[in-house]
Amino acid sequence: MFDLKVIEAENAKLERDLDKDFDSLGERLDRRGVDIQALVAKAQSFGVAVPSWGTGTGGTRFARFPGGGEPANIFDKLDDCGVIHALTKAAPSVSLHIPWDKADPADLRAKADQHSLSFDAMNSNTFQDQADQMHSYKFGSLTHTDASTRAQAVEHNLECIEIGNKIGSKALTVWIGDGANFPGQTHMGRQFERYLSSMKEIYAGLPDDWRLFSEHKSYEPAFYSTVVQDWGTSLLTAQELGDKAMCLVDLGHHAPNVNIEMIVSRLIHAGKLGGFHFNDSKYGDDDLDSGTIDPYRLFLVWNELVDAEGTPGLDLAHMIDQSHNVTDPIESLMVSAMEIQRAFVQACLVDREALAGYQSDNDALMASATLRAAFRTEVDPILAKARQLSGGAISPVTAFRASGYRTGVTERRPQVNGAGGGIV
Ligand SMILES: [Mn+2]
Repeated sequence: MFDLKVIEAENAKLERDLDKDFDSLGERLDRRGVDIQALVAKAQSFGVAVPSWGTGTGGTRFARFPGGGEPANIFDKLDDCGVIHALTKAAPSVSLHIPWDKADPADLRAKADQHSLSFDAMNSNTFQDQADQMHSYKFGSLTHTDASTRAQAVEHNLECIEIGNKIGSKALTVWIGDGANFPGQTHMGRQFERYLSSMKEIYAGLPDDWRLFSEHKSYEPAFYSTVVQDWGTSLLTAQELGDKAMCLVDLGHHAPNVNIEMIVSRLIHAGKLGGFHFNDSKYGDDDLDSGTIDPYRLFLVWNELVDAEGTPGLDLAHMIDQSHNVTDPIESLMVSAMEIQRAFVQACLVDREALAGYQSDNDALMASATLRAAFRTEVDPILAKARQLSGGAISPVTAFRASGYRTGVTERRPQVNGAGGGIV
């Protein structure tokens, strides 16, 4: 297993330089009237959930190229999530996907406790058929024209709640691939009514302290129309279901150039923003690593989230949702968690009083410059200091590589067959 001593040994090599960089940044921030220690505390308070499936190598519909030491089951995945959190101290929870991660709840809790992890939102899966499944989802799940197929999909979601309830989760995220590939294939109105009716049955099975997240996605796997294709449909759903129903925004689930930070703002206004899935993209739902393509957009999303801090009832679930096709998934998840944390800390640096003044004076140039001043602040020493103080690694990727963890699991875990495409 992962040897925590490596963190101490690797940190010892970097501490002196970090302290110098930290003091220098502290001095510069002080001149701007910003307390660096307060930002360190903010960074330490940050946490994003890791998707269990993200610990395996992802793929496209063309192929998947697994690496060594791929997790063979949910317990291996939780071990990998434990490493991610031990090194970054920024990923304290895991989001499970059922049935992929189905196991005895007591065993799941024991393994999570071993790594000081908790369980974030549960994810149901009705976008593919399982081996023992009676009715196929080829033509839909919660919106299928056949009542028995819909009932099976509802039942699966209720089972996700039941499992989640036993492991301390407090939310269910529902994303369906239902839609149509041809104009005329479905009656869009009646299909949406079937969706609402199925979601009402799931909603009725929620414990009092749970929330139901509806996640929209513009296209894929249905390429002509998707039932829950945009935030408007997601909002309609959440409003119709009730107080425990919220919208979940996935950064990648929009057409290129859509202003996602404005969607975030609108959903906060409606009191219906429940959670966020982080990733990045260049063309579509590319599931690339967070912050690698458009870090400014990530910052602008966080700017809205930080601006809304303290809004009554706002309690956001943050999760990474991306696919690692060419990198070590543990390294990608660590870097992504830190990039999301970076955007959060940068958003905390926005001079909101000055910004409000420029906005009311219609000083567009200075308002925009105020945002960019925060975005351009190099906050690496703050993030590294937060990790160091929390017992994590100053440089998580360096420490991970020095630990030999990947070599160890490659020897112990069975080699995974890469044949066949498909997102993991
Ligand atoms: Mn997602």
